[in-house]
Amino acid sequence: MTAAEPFDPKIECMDPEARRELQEQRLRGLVDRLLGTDNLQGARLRQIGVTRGTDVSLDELHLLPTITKQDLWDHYPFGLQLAPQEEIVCVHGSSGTGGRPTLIPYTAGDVEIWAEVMARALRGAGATERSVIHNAYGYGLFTGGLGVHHGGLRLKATVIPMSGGMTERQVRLINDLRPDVLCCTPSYALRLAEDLGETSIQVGVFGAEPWTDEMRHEIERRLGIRALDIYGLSEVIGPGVACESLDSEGLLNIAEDHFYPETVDGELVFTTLTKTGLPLLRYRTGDVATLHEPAGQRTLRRMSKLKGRKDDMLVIRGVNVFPTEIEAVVLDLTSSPHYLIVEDRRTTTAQLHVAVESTLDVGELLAGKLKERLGVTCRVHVLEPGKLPRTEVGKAQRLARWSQGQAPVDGLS
Ligand code: DLL
Repeated sequence: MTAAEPFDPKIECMDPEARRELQEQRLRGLVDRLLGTDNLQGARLRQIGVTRGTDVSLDELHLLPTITKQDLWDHYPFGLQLAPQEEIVCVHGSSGTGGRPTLIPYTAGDVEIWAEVMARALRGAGATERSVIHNAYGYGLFTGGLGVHHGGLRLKATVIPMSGGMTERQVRLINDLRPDVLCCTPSYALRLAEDLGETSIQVGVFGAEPWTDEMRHEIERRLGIRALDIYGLSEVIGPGVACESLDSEGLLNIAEDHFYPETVDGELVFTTLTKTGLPLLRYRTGDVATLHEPAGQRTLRRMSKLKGRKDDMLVIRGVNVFPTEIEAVVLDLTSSPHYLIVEDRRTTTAQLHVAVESTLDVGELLAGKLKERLGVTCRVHVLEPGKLPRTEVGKAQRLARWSQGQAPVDGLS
């Protein structure tokens, strides 16, 4: 498989000028809808003198107010909801940092949009009506499971709604039902790879947590598949905001007819042009990535793989380090995908520990490479294979903070 026809060529291959007109028209509609209420986003627009949609343009979008996760928390649970309650058909969200949930209400129209962008993502990965999609993203409030589910139904493929965990049963069904598409987090794909032999799977659509190209190659090698990246967040819709296709050269096609992207100081900012339950104007995602021009059959703008989240960036003696940069070095040298970064904050000068699994004595070599590539001294701990925790459900924890007491994993000192 090298290229897949778009699911909706009229939209995905649209003339970019015409798309920009459509986006601007949708932006103005959104601004009108926000102004029609007295909630936070409408009030902030009025404060800067915007009185109707035609006051704004895409060229001047950067002048409009942004909105953050803190705003969602401050108006928890549904203070920013725009549609009337009778139009809300479901709620999704994430448990989020510090256990504070972010809840997002969806209208039937929002679920339609979600199914559409997810169908595009799956189609771009080569899935068809004949595909069997093994969906091991968690079903529930988390958007992974039901997002893939809606998209798979829209595509008229066969979805196996496995959800996360119970690895033995997953392996059994993969062997019995012979899916061609696997959807789950990249860390769970690695967990499955430990128990799966040769399989029918041809392509994986992996996301919800940061992973590097080095990790991609390791997954591809272990499972004998193509591994594609899918990005999204509950606030914007869930998975399907952007996704790689077989021919997108490592970049993710953004569903920008629905989710208009910008970057502000490296941070991705999205405007939901068409959502009605809880639309967001210039939502600051906290995610760090770059935007790229279209190329190939799809004319959508693209984004890079995520470098990480702003709040995951480690500052070690003045040097900024993203956990993904450490992952890249670890995999380059050891091809050991199981690792844990520990930020040791027990003393005033923070220190980084990197725990990896290997049967070889690679500690010194790895410390040297990390110092060379990142400019930071790390204490490397080589543990026996199997000693680091595996992720069976939810998102992988690659970074632990150690402020007092026992080390987050045995074998650190
Ligand atoms: O993780 C939606 C999703 C489900 C995406 C399944 C892809 C696949 P939340 O739980 O709200 O939604 O978490 C969103 O996860 O802001 C990123 O920091 C991170 N994230 C999502 N996809 C990726 C990715 C879902 N492909 C947060 N690479 C986002 C890196 C990702 N990080």
